Parts: sequence; structure tokens; C-alpha cells
Amino acid sequence: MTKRIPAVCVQPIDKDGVKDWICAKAAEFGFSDCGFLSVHHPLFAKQTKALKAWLDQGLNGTLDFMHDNHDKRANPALLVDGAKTIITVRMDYLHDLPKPRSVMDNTRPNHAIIARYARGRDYHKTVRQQLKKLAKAIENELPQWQHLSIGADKPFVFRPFSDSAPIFERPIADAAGLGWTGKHTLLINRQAGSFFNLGELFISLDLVDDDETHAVKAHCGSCQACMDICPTRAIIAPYTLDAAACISYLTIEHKGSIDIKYRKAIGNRIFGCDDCQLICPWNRYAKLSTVSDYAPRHGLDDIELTEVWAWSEDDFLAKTEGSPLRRTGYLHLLRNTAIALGNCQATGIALDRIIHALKSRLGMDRMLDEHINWAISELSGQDG
Ligand code: B12
Ligand code: SF4
Ligand code: SF4
Repeated sequence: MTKRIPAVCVQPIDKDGVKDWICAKAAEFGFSDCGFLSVHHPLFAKQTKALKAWLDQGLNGTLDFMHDNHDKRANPALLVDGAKTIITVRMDYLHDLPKPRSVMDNTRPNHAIIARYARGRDYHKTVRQQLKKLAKAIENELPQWQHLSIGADKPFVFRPFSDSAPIFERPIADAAGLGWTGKHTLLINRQAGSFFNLGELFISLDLVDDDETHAVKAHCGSCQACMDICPTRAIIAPYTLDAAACISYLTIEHKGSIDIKYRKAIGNRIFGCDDCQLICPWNRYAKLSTVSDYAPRHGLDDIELTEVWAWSEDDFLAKTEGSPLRRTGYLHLLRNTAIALGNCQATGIALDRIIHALKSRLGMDRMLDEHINWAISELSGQDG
């Protein structure tokens, strides 16, 4: 009698299986979550209207690029010819878990505070690099997906983005189910808080219906801790940020002089601000990053203001290579550090040394001089 060999029943993969496969692969490349949205989703037209209203109120400060490319924002298919689906991903960036519901950063006023996302390698590079790997992995799999009517038989088109194009990244992630939009305007995930970057991979595979949405329930409730803690009161209403008043904008994006009315509130933050996230109760669930690129470089998570102030331009270039800090430039980092030194706490010899160090840079640039003189006058009031 011949022995019967049981047939191995391999279920052919379906569309949902493809999405599960992609998300599992994304996890291998360091992404903690992943979702899908059609490039034709109705949110793009709606969000473009909301953006125009925001711009009409002048809440963008000097972020002039927000006025550009509204056609592409409203119709992301214009960004990548042939793209059908946006894969939206999150990458957690924390290296240390902050104390829940508290802003401890200000307890060391002589230390420079650099926003947590910016202490290691520039996320724009990391996220896009990992998305490209994901795209290549998908491309390799296409022969297995030919039986599905998702376009796997056509030439594969893809393009990765992370804060690198006129794309509504947070609303895309929100609609695809990666979390909800908090009153501070950032995306929050119930299991992981908000300390993550977002990225998108546009692909030509047709994986979702045009109006398909997986939005999750919002969980801010009656809380408004982020609005109350904001040092400059930049969250002017729930879900509305006056970017021009946000310390992140002032210290990273804004060129030239920083309005005196914000200088005390900036405290010792020399690049970005995390306060509205630090206080958010959902960040008690924040996750540590699994991606080594975010690990702090050059001690940027624990550095004295006087050390940054002493950097030469060559030091700046060496210590910020491949880092988001490059964006602000040497002069503006000095400007921010001058403000922070004006807000630091020192007496006696330490104070004399700081004032001496501040004076030593006078004459380098007129805008910087004005901040140095402000800092000296603030400090001079401290020792009496
Ligand atoms: C411009 C910009 C900024 C500006 C303005 C921020 C802002 N909130 O608009 C500045 C320089 C201030 C900034 C700061 C920061 N940013 Co930023 N920024 C962006 C950028 C490039 C565009 C955001 C945008 O479109 N703003 C325009 C406004 C109009 O959009 P909006 O917030 O969606 O506002 C609408 C909603 O509020 C909506 N609305 C009104 N009412 C209601 C009600 C409800 C219920 C809902 C849901 C919505 C809603 O209408 C508004 C008008 O359109 C994105 C990247 C990208 N391409 O998307 C990153 C991005 C949003 N930033 C990011 C980060 C990390 C930060 C900082 C935390 C950095 C830091 N530590 O210093 C801070 C946080 C400040 C804050 N509280 O938002 C991440 C956010 C990740 C996350 N978890 O959500 C992004 C996605 C970049 C990335 N790829 O990782 N940023
Ligand atoms: S990042 Fe800082 S300044 Fe900007 S909204 Fe949040 S708490 Fe306010
Ligand atoms: S602090 Fe409160 S209101 Fe603000 S985003 Fe977090 S839960 Fe929402």
C-alpha cells in the first residue's frame, strides 16, 4: 500500500495579508506602527481648507513654505506619479523615559535643553532610509502578489518621505489609525504616547479604498495640561497652535531677533521644546526607541550652556554633523544659547565668568550682540 502524503495547503495571500506582511516588515526596520491610506482620501481637501484658515490668521510666523504647493497637499497623487497608497509609519525616538507628567528639564537651568527628537541622528535621514529598505522588500515580494488585483504586475513606483515634502503627515497617520490628534496638535497613540516621528512611503500598489478611514477615538477628554504648561501659551485653543509663539519655532525655524516677550519663557531650551508632551498623561506609556540612530551624540542630552557657548564654528560643524541641529545654524544656536545664559542661575565667580564669556562674543554679529546685552542685563539683576 502506498503511503498518502498529506497535501500542504498554502493559503494564497489576500489584500489584508499583504498589509499585514508590510507592517511586519516595517517593524523589522524599526517602525513601531504602520497604517494605510489612499492618496485620494477626502481628508486632503478638508485639511487644505483648514490650513488656509490657519494661514489666514497668520499663525505660521515666517514658515513661508506652508503657503506653497497647496495643490500637492490637496492631491498627494501629484507628488509621486503613479502612487495609489500611502503607508504611514511611526518611529519612536526616546532614549530615556522622562518622569511621567512632569517637566523636569527646567530643574537644571544651567544645562542646555535640546528637544529629545534632536539629540541623535537627523530623523529625516533615518526614517527615509528605513522606508526605502521597506520599499525594496515589498518590491521583492511582488511576484507572490500577482494574483491580486492590486497592481503588483505593473512597474513598482515608490518614494519615502519624512517631514520632507508638503504632506499632511499627522492627519494621514490620524486617519489611518496610528493615533488621535491631541490638543497640542501632535499625534498620540494610546499604547505609546507621542514621542515619535512620522514618515510615509508612497507606493503604486492599490491597497485601500479611496475613502477608507481607520481613525481611532480621541482620548483627551477634559484634560488641557498641555495648554496650561506651554511656557509661551502657544496653544491658543484646543488643536490650534500659534506656531509663531512656539519655542520649537522660535529656536529652530525663526531667523533673526527673538521677540523680548518670549525670552524669559524660553528658559534654557536652546533647540526645540518638549513641554507639552512631557506633561501629557498619555506619555506615561511612551516607548523607548529601538533605533540606535536616535541615541544622543556628543553628550547632547547632558550638556552645560557654557560648553555650547564656547563652541567654535568648527566645533559646531563637528558636533552637529548629520544632526537636526544643523538646521538652526551656528549663529542662531549662539543666539538661543545667549538667551538661555540670560536665564541661567549663577552667583559670585560663576556669574562673573558667564558675563565675561558672553562679552567675549560681542562684535561678532549685531543681532547676536543684542541678545548678549539682553542676557547680561538679566544676569546683572541676579547678583544683588
Ligand atoms: C510646521 C511644523 C511645525 C511648526 C508648527 C507646528 C504645528 N502644530 O502646526 C513648529 C515649528 C512650531 C513645529 C513644532 C514641533 N513639531 Co513639527 N511639524 C511641522 C510640519 C512640517 C507641518 C505641520 C502642519 O501642517 N502644520 C499646519 C497646521 C495648520 O496643521 P495642524 O496641526 O494639522 O492644524 C490643524 C488641526 O489642528 C485642525 N483642527 C482644528 N480643530 C481641530 C479639532 C480636532 C478634533 C482635530 C483632530 C483637528 C483640528 O485644524 C488645524 C488647521 O489646519 C510637520 C511635518 C509635516 N509635513 O506634516 C511636523 C511635525 C508635525 N512636527 C513634529 C514634531 C515632533 C514637532 C515638535 C514636537 C518638535 C519639538 N520637540 O520641538 C514640536 C511640537 C510643537 C506642537 N505642539 O505642535 C512631528 C509630530 C509627530 C507627532 N507625534 O505628531 C511632525 C509630524 C514631523 C515628523 N515627521 O515627525 N512643527
Ligand atoms: S513645543 Fe513648547 S512652546 Fe511649543 S506648544 Fe509645546 S509646550 Fe508650547
Ligand atoms: S496633555 Fe491632555 S489635552 Fe494635551 S494632548 Fe495630552 S491628553 Fe490631550
